[in-house]
Amino acid sequence: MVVKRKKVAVITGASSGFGRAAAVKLMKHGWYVIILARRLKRIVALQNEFGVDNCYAMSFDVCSVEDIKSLVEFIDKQSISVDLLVNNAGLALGLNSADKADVNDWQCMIDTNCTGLVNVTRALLPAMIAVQKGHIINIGSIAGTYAYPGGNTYGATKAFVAQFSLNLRADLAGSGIRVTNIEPGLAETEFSLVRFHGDEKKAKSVYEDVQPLTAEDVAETIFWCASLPSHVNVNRLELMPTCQAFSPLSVTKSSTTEPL
Ligand code: NDP
Ligand code: 8X3
Repeated sequence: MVVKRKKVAVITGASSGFGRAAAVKLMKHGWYVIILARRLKRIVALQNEFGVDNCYAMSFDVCSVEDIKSLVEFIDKQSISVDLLVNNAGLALGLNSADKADVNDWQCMIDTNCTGLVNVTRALLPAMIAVQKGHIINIGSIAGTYAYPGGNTYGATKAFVAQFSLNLRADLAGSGIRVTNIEPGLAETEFSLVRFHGDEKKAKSVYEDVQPLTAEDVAETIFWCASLPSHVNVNRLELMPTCQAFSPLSVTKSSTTEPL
């Protein structure tokens, strides 16, 4: 049962990584969190750990119109208003160049990172508008700004998230609703395991000999943005681990086909 005096957050993709860490952070600071993911066992374990006064676990696929409808019905039934929506569910699939990439992977990234995100937002926005308050935090990526080989469709979905966030700001001017796009760089979560279709060795090698961001680092930025006074809107927040930086642009000499 939702405890009425608590602030309410909805987090998609709360079974792992940033989403789970953000849910924990918010609950530890007195929020009530509706935790959503497809892997119900995991979020039910989180619910058991923190108790039903602090969270509610709901099986949820951002690509399912039915699940989105059920979420809205649940919120309506509880007569609560959502103070914070964290559109975090997302994934990268594959790191092949565009000519070798699997189009099914591309479609899944577009469905999840773009279509799912806009549909969840569209479903929860009217109730926020009605009470003239709320905060939507989207999880973008540095991949939406900086191109890298194999980033093709993944990076493009995150560029979409960045522009959608800015356009939401434009639509919501004067509504009291805040919109933030958080754009992390390399962070150790299940992200690479998913990207490499369950290849643990390949996933582990991404984080070897480096100090990546942690899920808790990103949760901290989510919490900070959400905790600022309501007149402060962080439009976008980009963070990287210190070990990550920018590469030079590649220039291919005519004597070779290899980029320098
Ligand atoms: P994880 O793989 O650890 O977590 C991803 C979460 O998204 C899981 O809880 C997963 O839950 C959920 N998810 C995936 N697809 C769906 C779906 N169709 N419906 C509902 N939930 C879904 O990765 P991260 O925590 O790293 O990723 C979180 C977000 O951060 C993503 O949007 C990612 O693109 C972004 N990001 C990640 C970075 C990184 O380096 N790790 C850097 C920058 C951005 P379940 O499978 O149970 O449904
Ligand atoms: C994830 C960060 O750089 O691996 O969005 O694409 S990166």
